[in-house]
Amino acid sequence: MSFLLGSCSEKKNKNTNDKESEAKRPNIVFIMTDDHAAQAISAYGHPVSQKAPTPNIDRIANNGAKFLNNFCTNSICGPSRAVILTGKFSHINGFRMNGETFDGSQPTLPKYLKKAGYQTAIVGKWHLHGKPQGFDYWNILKDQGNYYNPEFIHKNDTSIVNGYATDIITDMGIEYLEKKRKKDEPFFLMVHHKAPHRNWMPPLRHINTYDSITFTLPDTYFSKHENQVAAQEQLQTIYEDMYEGHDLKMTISKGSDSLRHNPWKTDFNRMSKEQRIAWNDAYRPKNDAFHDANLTGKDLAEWKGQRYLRDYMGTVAAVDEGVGKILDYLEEQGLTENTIIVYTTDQGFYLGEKGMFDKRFMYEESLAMPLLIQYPKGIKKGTTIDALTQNLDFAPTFLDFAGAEIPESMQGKSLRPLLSGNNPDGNFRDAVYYHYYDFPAFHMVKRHYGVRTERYKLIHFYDDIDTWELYDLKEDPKEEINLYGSVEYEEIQKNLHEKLKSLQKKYEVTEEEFKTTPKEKVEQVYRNFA
Ligand code: SGN
Ligand code: CA
Repeated sequence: MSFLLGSCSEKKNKNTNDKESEAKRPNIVFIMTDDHAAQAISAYGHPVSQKAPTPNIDRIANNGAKFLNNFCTNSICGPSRAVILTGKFSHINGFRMNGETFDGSQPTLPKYLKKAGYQTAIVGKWHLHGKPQGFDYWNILKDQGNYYNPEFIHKNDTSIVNGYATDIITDMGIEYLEKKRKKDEPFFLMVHHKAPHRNWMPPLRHINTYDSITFTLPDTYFSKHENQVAAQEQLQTIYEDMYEGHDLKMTISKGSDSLRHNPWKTDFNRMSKEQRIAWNDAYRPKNDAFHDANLTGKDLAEWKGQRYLRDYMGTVAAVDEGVGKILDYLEEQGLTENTIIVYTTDQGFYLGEKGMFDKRFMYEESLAMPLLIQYPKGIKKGTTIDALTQNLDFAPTFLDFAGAEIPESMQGKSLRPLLSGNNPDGNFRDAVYYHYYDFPAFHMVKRHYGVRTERYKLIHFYDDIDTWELYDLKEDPKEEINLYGSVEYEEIQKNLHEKLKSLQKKYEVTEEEFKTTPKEKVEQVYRNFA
């Protein structure tokens, strides 16, 4: 399949404010992390982040806008990135699950921006396989990337860069701004971190930062997932599915530095001797204390939750410092006024809600994507936006601010009217559509699709099961009571089914999208993970 950049006949709407576009076009710095839960950003106010604040990321929220209901269309890395680049759902851009290869020949945001006179660059995680197209400059992590001494791909070279991934990527972003761009043209820079992705290895300077903190574990931590078959059959429960060595850095016995189950040795083996010594020296006392405590049952499960959160927040601390460095650099250079700065992540994540880590589900924690945007010229400080928005909207938004045409083929909407306080009818979108495909695969979250309105959510899990779930988010924000089939919600259920059908029609979802996997294959994959 090959695509051409949208022709003039494809134009959807002229940018919202022609006059402004005649003025100096804004630069765009798009900072995206991997798996950063809103619960772990203090601007969003959740209990976890209050004990491990993110003051620099919060600067963006304070200087501009915080989105309260921003959602992904498919909660998994590569697919979310493909949606951001194309402004199209997975079934249209063709990248439905990790492991597929993104068709880079299709029209994308950087290609449109280039056409509009922007310089385009990306540093850090790419994870779409194949090489980035549409970027004047790129330097990307190989595959998922590693925290320590990661490999980067630049042009035809793959080489190890010594150091800590988050710091390296931040510095590459600043180096681009400082040395690699022409100073007289607007730029679009994507800074994509690996952190805080699994296996949550903090930098040495943050290896003990949260040791004395006891985080509040969610009250759904020991959920039994009543009437939620897909949640019962997933394999991403912290205290059942995390690898004790690789993920939780637990050792085999007191005094030993040998890790328990650690199937991917490369994350630790790639550390230098000095790094490994410092790492072991820091973890040994904590692991020894664990061995002394002799924990079992619920106590052990809670200990694992604390270890997970401390490491996760340690990786976030480095991201926050990196964001601060980029914000400071832009300020020092006098670029803040005319630069749109975005902070987001590729999807939401579980920090122990329902007992889980990872993402994938259409439940709130993994569906929600944090989104903060500052742009002094166009966004009032301290704006909060509760409209239903999606990663689908990012590409149209940037094109709109850049004064470029938004192609008709893009399925999202520009967020600019919301950001400029100019959304006259107040009804930006009444429902969002979601579709997750990556089954049978890691963590065994079933295929599902659904619709979320401001108050309700309807989900259909399919493939080796066929179950529906319905939630009233106002009455049950933690999604514990599956109301599907309840008489009281009959009318609401009917309306949601209709809404779902109409969205599938609007977004051109065909029968092709509901394929199922042969039963034997599903059983085989379950056996592999057992
Ligand atoms: C890896 C992780 C999984 C994770 C996927 C997808 N395991 O396989 O836990 O769900 O990536 O993540 S790891 O131990 O190898 O890190 S994604 O962000 O790339 O979609
Ligand atoms: Ca991710």
